[in-house]
Amino acid sequence: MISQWQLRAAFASRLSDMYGREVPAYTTLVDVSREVNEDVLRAQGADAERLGSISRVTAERHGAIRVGTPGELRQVARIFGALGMHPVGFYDLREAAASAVPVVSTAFRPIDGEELARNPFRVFTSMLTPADPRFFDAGLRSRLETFLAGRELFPPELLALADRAEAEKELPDAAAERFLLLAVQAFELSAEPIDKAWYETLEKVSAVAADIGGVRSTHINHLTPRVLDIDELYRRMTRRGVEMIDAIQGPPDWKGPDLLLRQTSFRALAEPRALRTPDGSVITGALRVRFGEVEARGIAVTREGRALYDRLLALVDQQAALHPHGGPPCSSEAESLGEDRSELARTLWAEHVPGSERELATQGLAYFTYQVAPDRPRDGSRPPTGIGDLLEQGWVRAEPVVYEDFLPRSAAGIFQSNLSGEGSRNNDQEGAAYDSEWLSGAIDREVLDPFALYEHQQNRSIARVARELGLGPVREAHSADPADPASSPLNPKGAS
Ligand code: OOG
Ligand code: NI
Repeated sequence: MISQWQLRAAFASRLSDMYGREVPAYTTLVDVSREVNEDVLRAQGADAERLGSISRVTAERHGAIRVGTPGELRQVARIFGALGMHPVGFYDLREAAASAVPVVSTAFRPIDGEELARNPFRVFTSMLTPADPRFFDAGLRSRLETFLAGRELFPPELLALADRAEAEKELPDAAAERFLLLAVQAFELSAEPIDKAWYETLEKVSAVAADIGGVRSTHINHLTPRVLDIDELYRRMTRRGVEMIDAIQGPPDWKGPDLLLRQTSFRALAEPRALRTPDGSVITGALRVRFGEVEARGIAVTREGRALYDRLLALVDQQAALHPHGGPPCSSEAESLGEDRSELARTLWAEHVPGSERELATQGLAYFTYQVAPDRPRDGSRPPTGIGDLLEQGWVRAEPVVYEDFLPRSAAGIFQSNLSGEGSRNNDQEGAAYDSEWLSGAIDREVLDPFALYEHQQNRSIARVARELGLGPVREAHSADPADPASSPLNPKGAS
């Protein structure tokens, strides 16, 4: 019998082999990531594994796929459900991107700590929004919906095996083999000729729309390894002659703890694709849609931590707009702009973000799990009742919780930096409304709130600590009252 996590690990690894054959530059990225990780491990020892064991990090990938309809997304949810992956988070890329990215997204991933440790494979999954009149007029919308309704991305046999794996939480060997084969196949780049005129019609609106709705199949868009030092990776890839996008998305390179997620990518590669011209002949064209991405993961932040991150992002935007191109003359304007922005971000972060895990914990800005410290006071004194004090006085230890999700602004940046044209967007129109609830209804599964998952994990550990220290019921950690910045979310009574 093959269990769900074994299916997930096998799927991730076979997808990686397949993608490496399709996009050889991905293999280079994986190799360089592994080298960087080995070097960091050598230099930092156990500290390098503070946010995940080296075996987890080495195997860790996220994929990105794009589908056209709620029905297709529902099928994707069944396939990932078989692998123990659940929809977490709602991302509206239409709002986060300046150019035309007409999709809304979620991420499928394991949610349980043990499952994440076994294999954290996650897939950022986007769905096209043909109903949004800012991108598609009534005529194009109806052509697009008809086209999408007429295609089949996943064979019924694959879906039946997926349902069985989800219900039984495992598959017999032969069925598992068949499931994996069909699942990987479903995400291969198809050789079927693309209707050139239709593809180009959509491309005028958005390259993303063409990639999704211009073809009769889906494919993996990128597969992203995790690296422990993304700045070093960026330098090494550049030295190898791989042209990277001009910036690392997300938090800056700074002195404090790694937070959230930092990502960068190399530009989409031109891949030969069969195109059918209006006269019926098939030619070989080149399409640039698939790229390579790499990421470094940091600590998950609370709602307050996230609000701070978003405020700083807005501040960087504001100040960067005030001083466009303030830096020294540079070979490439884009590079220099990227440099200015990160310098600015570094300065603002040093000013506003606490520089230690301890402060992040006591100020309720990031998530941790707590354990009773083996070397806690043994002088007969009573432990304090707030997590902040327990930590300060050496009763408990805090382990950071890794950020397992994505950032809408970074995702939009990754999408955009790889589009050749801006596309078109009519902002006079009212956008079609989608939200997490809508998505849950559409795929018939609850789209989970990432904050609630991290909070639950943290609270469970606090409850355990309370039990072990005989503290009785400790009030569960929860978000601080935003009206009262003095109250710590970990210690609402404010013992300080
Ligand atoms: C998804 C882009 C977003 C990420 O890591 O933020 C993404 C896509 O290009 O389909 O993958
Ligand atoms: Ni990605």
